[in-house]
Amino acid sequence: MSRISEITIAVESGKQKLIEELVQEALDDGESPNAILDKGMVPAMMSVGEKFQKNEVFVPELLLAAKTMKKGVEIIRPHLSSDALGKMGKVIIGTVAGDLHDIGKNLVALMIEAAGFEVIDLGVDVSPAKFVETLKEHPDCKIIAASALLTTTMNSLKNTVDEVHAAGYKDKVKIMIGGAPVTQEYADKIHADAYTPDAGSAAKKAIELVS
Ligand code: B1M
Repeated sequence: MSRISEITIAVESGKQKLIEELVQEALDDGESPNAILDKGMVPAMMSVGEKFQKNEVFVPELLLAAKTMKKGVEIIRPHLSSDALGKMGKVIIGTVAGDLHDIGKNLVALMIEAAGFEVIDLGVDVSPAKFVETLKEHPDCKIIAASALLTTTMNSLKNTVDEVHAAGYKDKVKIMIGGAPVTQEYADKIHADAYTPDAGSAAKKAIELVS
């Protein structure tokens, strides 16, 4: 079995102790951090998600898989960071109000950081007011990246865009949105500047937005 497959299985089955060792071994074998993420850990989390939807696994198993993935991500984080860290400018990122999902948001933050941005991560359940307050503290910030995983919190994306624009930042900062229920159509509807479906394309789009 390949190291990547072992990583997938370790995340799926919540093997927190094993994951760090496996990810380190994969790096030592020459696997790229992106491959470990995209071919190993992300599919594992997707698979756990599907099982959750079918009631084949429950919240404790989900959380265990999520924690295992986080541990794996910490091992690859230094390998994703470049010397150019922060040179592209600042990005404020957060999961919107009412929403506690952070695995995808953390991946987006990681990839954007690896693309050379300084990332200010506000965590989860971030109110529109908190985004605006942080913008005021960092007037040189170029991008706000907001994530939503629940259909019920998509409206928080709209509120975030509205409040940032109302605070006078419409032409000063770009707003990127994403998350499983989000679409390009929705981004257009709420006047967000960009939508991307995954972490890799989010990093590319961030570069495009400031270029
Ligand atoms: Co929740 N949950 N959850 N959950 N959960 C979903 C999202 C759900 C689809 C599962 C389901 O029932 N079918 C469903 C939402 C249904 C809906 O609204 N359409 C759901 C629900 C209902 C809930 C609760 C309400 C359950 C309850 O309590 N009854 C509750 C809500 C809590 C809250 O937020 N207020 C809840 C809680 C939880 C846990 C805490 C148990 C846990 C979160 C742990 C954590 O994040 N720390 C959890 C999990 C793990 C999931 C699933 C299984 C997996 C999500 C995930 O991490 N995926 C999810 C089902 C699923 O997705 N199949 C589900 C892996 C991750 C890599 O993908 O986050 O989509 P994702 O990120 C992707 C892209 O979306 C994109 O990039 C990433 C990949 O590269 N992306 C962006 C994300 N943000 C982006 C931002 C961008 C660009 C791209 O630009 C800024």
